[in-house]
Amino acid sequence: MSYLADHDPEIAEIIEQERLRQINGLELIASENVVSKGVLEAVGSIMTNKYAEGYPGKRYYGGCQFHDIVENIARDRLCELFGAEHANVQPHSGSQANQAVYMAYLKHRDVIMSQDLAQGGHLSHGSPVNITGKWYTISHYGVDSKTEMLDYGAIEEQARKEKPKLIVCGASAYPREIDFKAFQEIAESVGALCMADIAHIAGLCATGLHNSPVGIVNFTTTTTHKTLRGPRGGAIMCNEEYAADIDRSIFPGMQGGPLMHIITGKAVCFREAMHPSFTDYCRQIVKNSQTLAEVFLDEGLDLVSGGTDNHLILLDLTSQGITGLEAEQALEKANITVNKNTIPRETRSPFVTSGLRVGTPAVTSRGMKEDEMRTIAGMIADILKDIDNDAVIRQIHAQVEALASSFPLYPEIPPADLS
Ligand code: DSN
Repeated sequence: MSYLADHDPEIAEIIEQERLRQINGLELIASENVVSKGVLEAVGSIMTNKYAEGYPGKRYYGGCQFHDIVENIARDRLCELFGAEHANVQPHSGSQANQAVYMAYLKHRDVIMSQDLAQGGHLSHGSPVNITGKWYTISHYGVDSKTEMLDYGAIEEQARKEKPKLIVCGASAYPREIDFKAFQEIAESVGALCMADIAHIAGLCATGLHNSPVGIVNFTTTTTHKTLRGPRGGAIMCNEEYAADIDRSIFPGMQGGPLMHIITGKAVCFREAMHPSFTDYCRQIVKNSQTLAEVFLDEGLDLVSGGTDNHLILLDLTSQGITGLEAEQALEKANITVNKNTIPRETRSPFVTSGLRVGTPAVTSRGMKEDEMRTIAGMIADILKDIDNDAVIRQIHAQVEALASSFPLYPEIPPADLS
């Protein structure tokens, strides 16, 4: 940041403060990660200078020869990573990837069945406050009230009744494995298409730590910045039969110029994710999450669904008598970053909530393992059980800084094998 320090010190100082926040804190937001230096170099590069509306070989601007190459590499690498027939790497975000699928195959008011946001779904799956909820007719499914897990029998029954055009599966706050094959079978049985949004678990799906929907469901959408550990953006994968519709729906349907520096960063990320060390990383994400869950349970805290199969844990704070908002704020004072989250049978507003979502992708990227997770879970439990005790928070703040600052901010990536 030496150039910026000379030319715009005000902004350089903010970036420095944020760097210190990241280095000295524990980032436990389940949808966040820390990218490699390679991804950072790519997204901070001069690849940002170009308009490249269109697709490789068919652009609306001259001078795209190198952008064509990089976009083709990104598409090929994503296909190889997931075994997909076709990939579109242009979506600016996961929400836009989802909207592009809807726009390609649905008409105004067609019925979408999807997981309720309040029970782990996502805003772009038809929440009433989102464009998707305003434009389509939404029938939400939730989780079983006892197990707090998806009940495929109940979802099938609902699908028979509602006759959706599209069934959306995938979630942003669901700690259990999702059976994508079951969703596709339900969709086919009622003549619907099926879309899996794997934004949260993409890294786990790519490495076999979670079953993959690619090649199973009709469309797979994702973000590239969560467990996949790339730049902030989206992507869509599908079989060849859908490729032309999906590509048209992204451009010119929804977007103009693609963010070519981000696509360059996606290409770097997809190569990193093909390395065996990325599988080790994803395995550690799950081990870390399950270690946090074990300690939380030992501490007497309640977990939605009783545990986790993936990168996140959802704490139900009802029996602690505190809200998600209070928990988030108290932990933030100790440099532990998490987010309040609704839980099944939520009684509070989304700004307050009764739950807390805790995820391990970022701390695992920094190299933390089970020992650190036991320490972190203990610190979180101590704060949640004594939320107004500033002395405890101050003491834990010092422990957090000492722990976090002893780990690097950037993940270790093996250099390219040039042999
Ligand atoms: N907002 C993201 C999350 O935190 O899950 C999903 O888009």
